[in-house]
Amino acid sequence: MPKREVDYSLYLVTDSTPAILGDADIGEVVEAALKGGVTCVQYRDKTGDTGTLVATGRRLHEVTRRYNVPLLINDRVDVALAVGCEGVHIGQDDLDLPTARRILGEDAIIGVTASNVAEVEAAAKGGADYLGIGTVFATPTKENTKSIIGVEGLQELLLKIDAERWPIKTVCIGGINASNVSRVMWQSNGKGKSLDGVAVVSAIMAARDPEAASRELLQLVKSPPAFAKAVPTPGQQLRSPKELLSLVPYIIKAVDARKPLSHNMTNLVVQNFAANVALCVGASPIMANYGEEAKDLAGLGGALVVNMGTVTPEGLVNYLKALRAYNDAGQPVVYDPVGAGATEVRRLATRTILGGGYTDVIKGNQSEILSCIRGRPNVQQRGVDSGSSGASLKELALATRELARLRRCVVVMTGKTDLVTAGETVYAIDNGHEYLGAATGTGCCLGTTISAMVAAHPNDKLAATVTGVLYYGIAAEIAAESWHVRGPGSFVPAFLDELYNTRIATVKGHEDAWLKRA
Ligand code: 3NM
Ligand code: MG
Repeated sequence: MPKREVDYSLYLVTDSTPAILGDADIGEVVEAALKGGVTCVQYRDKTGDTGTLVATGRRLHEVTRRYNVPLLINDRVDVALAVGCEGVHIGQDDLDLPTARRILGEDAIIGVTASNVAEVEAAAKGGADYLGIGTVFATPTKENTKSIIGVEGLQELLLKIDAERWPIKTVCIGGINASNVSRVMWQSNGKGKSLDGVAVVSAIMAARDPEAASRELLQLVKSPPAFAKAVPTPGQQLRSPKELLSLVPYIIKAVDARKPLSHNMTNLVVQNFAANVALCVGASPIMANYGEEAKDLAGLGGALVVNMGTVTPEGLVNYLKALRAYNDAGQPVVYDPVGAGATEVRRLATRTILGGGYTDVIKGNQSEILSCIRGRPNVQQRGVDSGSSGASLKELALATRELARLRRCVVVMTGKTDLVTAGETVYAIDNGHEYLGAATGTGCCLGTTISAMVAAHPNDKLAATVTGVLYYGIAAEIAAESWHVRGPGSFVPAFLDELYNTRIATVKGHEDAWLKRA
């Protein structure tokens, strides 16, 4: 097969160690994987003698040829020549790309491992046929990896590849398995170069039934994940503010009519307040921090709020379980990276959560949103109160949009002006009141409000999120102006009243009274 036509969708990397292969025969495992649909095979054995490598390589090549799938050898150009297979895969510490190309010739397939921009560029310019980008997730299969880049690191590297100038293929590697493969593929196919496939070791080599495992993985590589069915479309993202505004009463009424579940995994400080806010906006709250409950709750058609305001190691495990349950059910998740810029623990927790699943909406203040963008210089945050980073509104809008594009989700950056975008138009909302910043939990409860809106109106999460932000800000303004409100203390109950009253007035058709305040 001409090398341009090679399919990289499901790339098997072998492993001969007992921990992975067990007492199975490598040739039989590879053949089973080929039957299951593996599209490319790399023979990787870091310890075997040259004689064994050549003998096993020849055996494997005999098998792969029958399935018309290329066989590549890890590291060893000499072994590839001896076997007469289709090419090699080289790491950054192996024989250099120009030399390997000179030895093997133009028709050979040469793949290169890359984990940063410089390596990606050098390999692409140097004429590599494909890149193995990793390490995506931490994996016991290869412990001394240079760095764990996560899905966002992978996306960042793909954005750097000019697909027209460099016709290079890409696969990612590291911890890819049936639970994450369709999400990784989908999240890596936004703006920029698309991922052509995934490379796996243990998900096939250590599987009890390598054929079934390969078949399942290949199917998952090719099918979008459950949550992808309702991401904001390009058309939705280009609507005028007026068009969005016209949907606001409709979405508030939808929450009232459907009373969606708002499942909050939130911090100790705001649990009671968040439950009240959920009730006032018309949702049905449940405050459930135990991850094992999430599967059942995700089946009830609501939305999840992951608020890491008082994160603990155990809490983090629970968030991840819940995130996966909602992702699998295709139900929305709102992520509130509270204090993401404050401590190293929270920066890591942010990476873990964003790497562990898909979040439909990310809501945070300036430093929290900036902290969610990998590779940005750290923005030091003190408490969890919203701080100003000193950036201009335009810079903030660009950062908000960058995160929305990287994550393929809706992002809300709160501040004096709230910014909402799904990656195209950035909507700026100037409603709200300074008392919101003087009472605790008001930021967190915006996440709860948004969860109610996206749960009730899941096919238009952008309009639902804009609705949540507007509704919240306007209710705060009306509450702050009440004759009996004298400061943040009396503001809080008045605010709950206004969230409730605004909904009831909207349901009765009196939306004009507050819509004109937007
Ligand atoms: N290379 P599994 S990670 C062989 O990051 C290899 O370059 C990596 O194994 C890299 O699919 C890795 O079992 C092991 O997680 C991947
Ligand atoms: Mg190597």
